[in-house]
Amino acid sequence: MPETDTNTFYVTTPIYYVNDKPHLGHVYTTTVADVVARYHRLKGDDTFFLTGVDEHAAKVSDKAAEHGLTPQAWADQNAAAFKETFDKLDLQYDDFVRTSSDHHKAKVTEYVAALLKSGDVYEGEYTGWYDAGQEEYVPENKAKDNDYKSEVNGKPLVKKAEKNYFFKLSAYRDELLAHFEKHPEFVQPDARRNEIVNRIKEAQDVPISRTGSGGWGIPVPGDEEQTIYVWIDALFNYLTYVDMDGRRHYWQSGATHFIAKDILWFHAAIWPALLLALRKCEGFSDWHGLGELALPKQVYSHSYWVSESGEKMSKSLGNFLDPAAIDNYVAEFGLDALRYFLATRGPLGTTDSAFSPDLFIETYNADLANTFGNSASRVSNMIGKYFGGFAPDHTATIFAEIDSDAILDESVAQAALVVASRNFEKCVLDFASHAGMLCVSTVDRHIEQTAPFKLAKDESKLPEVGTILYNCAEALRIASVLLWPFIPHKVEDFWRRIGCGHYAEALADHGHGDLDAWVQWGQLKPGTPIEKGDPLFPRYQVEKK
Ligand code: ME8
Repeated sequence: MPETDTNTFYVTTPIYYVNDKPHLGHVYTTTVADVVARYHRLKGDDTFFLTGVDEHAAKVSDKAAEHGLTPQAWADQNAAAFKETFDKLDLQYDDFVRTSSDHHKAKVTEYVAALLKSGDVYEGEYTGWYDAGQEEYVPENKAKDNDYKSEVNGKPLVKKAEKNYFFKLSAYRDELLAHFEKHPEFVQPDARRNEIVNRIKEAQDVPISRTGSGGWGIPVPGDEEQTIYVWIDALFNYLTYVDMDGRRHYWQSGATHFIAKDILWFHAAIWPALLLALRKCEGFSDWHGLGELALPKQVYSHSYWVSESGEKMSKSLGNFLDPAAIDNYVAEFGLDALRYFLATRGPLGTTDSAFSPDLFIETYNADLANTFGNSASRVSNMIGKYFGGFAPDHTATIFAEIDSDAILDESVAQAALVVASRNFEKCVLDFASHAGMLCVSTVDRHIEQTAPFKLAKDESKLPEVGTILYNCAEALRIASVLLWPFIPHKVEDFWRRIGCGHYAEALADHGHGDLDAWVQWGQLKPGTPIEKGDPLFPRYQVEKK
């Protein structure tokens, strides 16, 4: 159990279908979750970050058959590809879900058995539409609105008539609506809440099992002919992987689920309703002595990466950046550049983002090469030139007239911390990055207005130059701490150059930082060696056609 004065933070990504290899969409959500998880570790929170794969889909067994493999062998291959991609990108998840794992299967069986016993799951028959690409049952009115085609990939819906077990979603309408009323932040961004609330008002019971899955899936307890519907199996992952000793407090502290908008209904309506139903079952009203089974704290539903022509990027449309293309970006610009671009220019809000190579280069050059990288080189070069590479003293008065937006002191650090924290907490990552970047641009303005390179020509002014450069280095140190969740590897290089390698050590291997202490002004000790080193982010030259 965590110490009582430690905050707990639990963050998840969707678990991804293993019918194919990973692509940029999967990397995107996992990167966003990684940035947010790193912020919480930096802050000292007891953090748990879960990602993984969703295996029991019909499209997985269909794809396996096409390749002459068993579903498990195909799932194993692709699960390994997901892991490899995430590991290569240094996405530091704490565990990786496999829905075919014994633990997950046993727990899902336990939950469904409890729901069957409570009467919230009953036997019935489903006749209606199914979107095979999304593995989703589609209500008649929604099917009709989309001309009986998939809303996501445009393929025709399939007519289904099968025996199923149903979950009494309709019985939870009022409780769900009350939860939305009481927790307006439950679904983010705000603009997505209404569509869900309106749909909940008319929610019907939903099938939670399938027939004819060829044995690929978790059997319904007591009815071996049926397997648990892949979506129900999948949603439970968020609970099964923390339903073990030492992890249950993460669930009780409230999960933050990052997902894309196409799967919001499952996460914002079906998932909390299943939990409300489970809560009423024996053993869940006081769950392992931790009290009533909690509901997630937040479901954050982002928009899509689209191609430059505006189409959703997806596996089925075959227009996605695949692992090889992702490797190329990393080889050319570095891991941190990709993370930074995805997290700050991605579709986290309500509008889709086009993945444009030009915008990628523009962002890289503007924010990373010309702002953070350039400022770090400038300051360390001057410290090298005028102070032999040691952080100068900072007791002399600065006589230059400085505009209020170019002053470097404690107030800059405090303001940056407030802006960064507020936006990290709300998962508004572009604004969170601005806090660190604004600190860096203040350094640039400070240099322009105080002109230390001119003052240094007069030896008697060296103490003043020392104060100027000390303040610049200190502001850069603080900016780097705030930027660490986005560009951890380059920031760690920078820390080693300015005598702060211990920050990197504290944060290594899912370790914790001390954000509040590290952004206090004045911690850089005069006399600390300041290394120049290679440019952190070399400017990318665009070849002229
Ligand atoms: O839906 N832009 O798995 P999935 C941004 N197994 N993000 C995208 C994207 C795009 N164009 N395309 C995909 C499933 N994603 C289920 C989830 S969870 C209990 C079960 C990301 O392989 C985004 O996070 O289709 C989206 O929600 C997820 O990949 C869908 O992955």
